[in-house]
Amino acid sequence: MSSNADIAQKFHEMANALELLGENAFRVNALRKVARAAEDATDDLAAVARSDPKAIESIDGIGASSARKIVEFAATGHMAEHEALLSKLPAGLLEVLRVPGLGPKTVKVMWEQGGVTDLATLKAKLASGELASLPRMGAKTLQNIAENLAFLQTANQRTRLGTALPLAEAMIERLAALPGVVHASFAGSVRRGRETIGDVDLLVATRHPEPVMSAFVGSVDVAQVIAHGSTKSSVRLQSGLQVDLRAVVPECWGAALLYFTGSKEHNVILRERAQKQRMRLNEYGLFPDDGDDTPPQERGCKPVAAATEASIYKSLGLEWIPPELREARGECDRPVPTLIEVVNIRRELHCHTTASDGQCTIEQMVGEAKRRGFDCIAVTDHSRSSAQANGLSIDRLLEHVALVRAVANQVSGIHVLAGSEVDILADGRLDYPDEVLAQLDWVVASPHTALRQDSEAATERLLKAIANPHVCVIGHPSGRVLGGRPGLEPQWQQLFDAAAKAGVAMEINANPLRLDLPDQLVRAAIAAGCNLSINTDAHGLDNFDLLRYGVITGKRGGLTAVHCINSWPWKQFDAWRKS
Ligand code: DGT
Ligand code: CA
Ligand code: CA
Ligand code: ZN
Repeated sequence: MSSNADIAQKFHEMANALELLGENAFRVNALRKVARAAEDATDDLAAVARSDPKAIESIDGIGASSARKIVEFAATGHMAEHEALLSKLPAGLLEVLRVPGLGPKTVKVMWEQGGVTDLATLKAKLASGELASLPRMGAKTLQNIAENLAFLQTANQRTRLGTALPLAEAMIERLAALPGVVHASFAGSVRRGRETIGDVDLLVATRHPEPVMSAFVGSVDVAQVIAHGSTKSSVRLQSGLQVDLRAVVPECWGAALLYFTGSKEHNVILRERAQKQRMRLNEYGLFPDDGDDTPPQERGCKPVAAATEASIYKSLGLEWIPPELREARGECDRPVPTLIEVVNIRRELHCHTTASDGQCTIEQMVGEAKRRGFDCIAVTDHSRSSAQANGLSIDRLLEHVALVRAVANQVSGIHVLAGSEVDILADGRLDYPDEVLAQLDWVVASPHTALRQDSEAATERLLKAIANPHVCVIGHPSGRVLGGRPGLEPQWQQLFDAAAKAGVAMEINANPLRLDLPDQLVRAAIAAGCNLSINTDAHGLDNFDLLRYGVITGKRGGLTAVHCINSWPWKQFDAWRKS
């Protein structure tokens, strides 16, 4: 955590504590303002505080007494007032505020009148029905709280792929560079590309594992060594993420990689398949089954296959199965599809500029798309209801469209579509009237608000958007945020059937915070005959790099280039768009 995030958290916690203690709103707001100033600061505030304490006070939003706290924190690592305030509350009470939808006012009542002191007591009291006697705690509200609590508890133990994959890649790069390392790869759920990761599993092939293990547990970002053996070690990083490393001999590489990539359930299917063919599969290889219970590798048995994954699958009568499909969802019972790859993506069809909440101009976004070899980019700024995202009024939209078309005329070698990411309002109406939408080249329709409505309302809402003839794509259809909010839960089958019929594509939003649609829904959408659209929803140039997370999610859903509108030849795409 950078010191700014740390400082912001301390001030947010003080503000929360004051609210829970019923102190005056003015002080609470002042503290929140400091927290936001710390979040937004580009310099490292602790470093500034140490070199020039006066400079902190001159930052917008930070008053004299808050500045003193930051200076104190920079010097000592503590904030006396923070500690004093927190000591007035039960130790787990602030955690309760992390339940989506629970604010300080509700939690205060639950604490003072309901005896809730932490997540465990909240859970127990929800189960026993005790909280129903509190003011404004109807059955519906309580049920929502219980669902959100369950969601928080499953969501928070796992790390998003967007955090874990770059980390795993960096660690593999370091391990691969060590002397004597023949192969190095990540395995486990990271290699399978799951949207969240429990722990990171790394694998190396080497004849001299000890120095590799020592280097691994001695890495700079290691906070705790959980285990340090000669072929197996485990560490916890400063971020809290656990990383396991195994070392095997190069002859076993394929078998070990297969075993530690999983999933556990996929491995079970492979082992059963091996047994039926009178063979035994383990992390050392695929061996003939001679009825002897002693593990074959300990008896010097020669494996049928072990060095590569492909040789093992082949000996089992299977094609090599991409890791993204290894989830025991029937992947061994059907031909392996040619899954979509990043290189197949030819265009970005959902992005934002400074006209709404993006960080770059139209020219910059178009230039970046061109630099990346795309044949087209659709500029889709937010619509008028998205006030927090600086959504465009009709007048501003029409001006913006003219600007986008002007850029389109200036720049050669890439098609630029003037579009909009138009809000799907809670009742399914779109945020611009049809005659305005008719003037656009491209319309992404997305839900942004009312994401807690019931399934029936959500289904009607999205069906209505799909039925609009101007809509090309439904953007991040559920509106979920991984580890944040569950999003809409409509009758997906009904929606996919309607979208397939109407020729509306479903988005896989590649932002690792969203991955929306998720893998299983991608599979269902394809089965219903829908086309998918993988977009980064770029708000800046770096965001184009998020594409791979969308592609991984597509692969997990069995997506091929055939069902992805971003991969079609331009003529096919353009004809589809106009139809
Ligand atoms: P995660 O870490 O929860 O996101 O999921 P995975 O799939 O990475 O699971 P993990 O880290 O427990 O184990 C890594 C791989 O090791 C797993 O995918 C399959 C393999 N494996 C083989 N046998 C076993 C076993 O008996 N238990 C577990 N947990 N994993 C096994
Ligand atoms: Ca794992
Ligand atoms: Ca593991
Ligand atoms: Zn959006």
